[in-house]
Amino acid sequence: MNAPERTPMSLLPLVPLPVSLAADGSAPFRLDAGATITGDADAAATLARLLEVRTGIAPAHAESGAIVLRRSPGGTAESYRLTVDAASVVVTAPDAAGLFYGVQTLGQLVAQGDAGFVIPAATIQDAPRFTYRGVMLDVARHFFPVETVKAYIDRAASLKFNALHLHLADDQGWRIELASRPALTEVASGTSVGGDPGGFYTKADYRELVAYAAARHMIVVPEIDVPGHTHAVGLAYPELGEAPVISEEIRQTVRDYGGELPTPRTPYEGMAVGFSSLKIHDEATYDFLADVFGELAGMTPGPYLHVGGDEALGTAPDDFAEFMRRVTALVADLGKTPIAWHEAGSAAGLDEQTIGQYWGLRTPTDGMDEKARAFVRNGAQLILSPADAIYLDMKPSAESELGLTWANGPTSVERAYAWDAAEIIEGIDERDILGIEAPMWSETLRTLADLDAMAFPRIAAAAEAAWSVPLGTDALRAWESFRDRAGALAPLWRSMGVALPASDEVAWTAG
Ligand code: TNX
Repeated sequence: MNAPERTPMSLLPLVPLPVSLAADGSAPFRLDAGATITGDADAAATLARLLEVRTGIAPAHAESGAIVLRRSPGGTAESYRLTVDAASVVVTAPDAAGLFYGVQTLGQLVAQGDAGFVIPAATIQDAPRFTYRGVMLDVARHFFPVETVKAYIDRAASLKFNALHLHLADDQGWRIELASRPALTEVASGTSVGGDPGGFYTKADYRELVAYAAARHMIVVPEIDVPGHTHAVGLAYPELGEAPVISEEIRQTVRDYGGELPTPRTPYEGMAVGFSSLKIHDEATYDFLADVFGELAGMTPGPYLHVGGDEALGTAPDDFAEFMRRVTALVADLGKTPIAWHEAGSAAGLDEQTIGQYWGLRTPTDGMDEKARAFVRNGAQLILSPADAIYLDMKPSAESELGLTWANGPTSVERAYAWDAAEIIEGIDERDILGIEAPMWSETLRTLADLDAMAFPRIAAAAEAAWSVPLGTDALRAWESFRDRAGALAPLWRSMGVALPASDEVAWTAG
């Protein structure tokens, strides 16, 4: 007797892994040209677009249909339920975000059968582990046009990320137009690392990105990194910047990667960090911050403004503390929640709502865990970005031309996957963690193809860390399963235009 044709549950290509998943191998739903979608109009439009990209079939929205997308009370924020059988596909969710995530899961289930596209019979119940699930894009070291950022939003949203952190300014360039401080983009936006051209987002561009992200249930978290990483500010407003502090480390970076040492009033095109600072004891600095964060707050519907605070290596600890205290208070007074890199945890008197973003290693070094714990002692939470796991700018292999290695790189897909949020910092558990974020620094990255080559499939490992149950608590929440599930998503990702990199670790399904 032949075994019934079925998709084993463990092979359903779902990333991030849903909370519960049952597939009995009964007959699948056949997606044909006559299929129609009924229910929530936004979710229906999202699903029709997704199916058209994946299969060429764009089901119409109709009064009744075999595919049902419906809001219904019950369940936690962003959760959804999905049932598929031969006759129907039903997604229900208590909110619009949940419906959107149910639709993304549906998109991952679509498979090419012998006689056209099918959706395997399944029952799924799902909800996120963490409320903040972020990706970061550094648009300062290299500038990425609006279309590239939109493509990155599409990739992230399909993996159920809900925050896009934009690193909008650094030593190498200022990337956001502000009416209060026009010189920033007029004078300091034209350059990038390595002499590449720069660029900036107009206020209309930024609005467009915020709206594009919102339509995919993502907030934008703008970062203006201060007091360090501000050489570009000094080009536009020389009176606000200290002279560069040139350490031996900076000389070494210049020897390793080329370029010039930073010089005041000259655009900086190298890759060194930690030499620049705003003047801490000059009220003009705080007038500048009030203008910049005030205008950004008005342009940003999301609840967070990121104030940076990392690698202020030339700034004395007391000065750094005073500065971080003032800038976080300023952001809080604007009605926004500040986020700062973990270094700011050393500053006494930080606004107590300030979220810390930990970017140390999976096993903390140099007291970075202690700085991170300080945010929690203040009563706030942490975002975790362990650099030797989910810094997507680390080389994926020793041969990669793209990427850096400082965080114990190269970083394999397995290493990006096999860690758990609650295990990183001693004394920090589930309730202290707001979420997970995977940063993409762009010193070596210039194009969307570069971003894809670095992100895939490690971005999917970060998504699973952010959304799914803790590592090892479900038989499928394990490296071997993830490897197979991610590999089987290749047809969907390719249909979205992702340029998947060759991988020794993950076998990409053809198609
Ligand atoms: C460290 S992570 C930085 C960035 C670099 C990145 C490169 C962090 C808060 N600071 O300035 O771009 O490493 O991986």
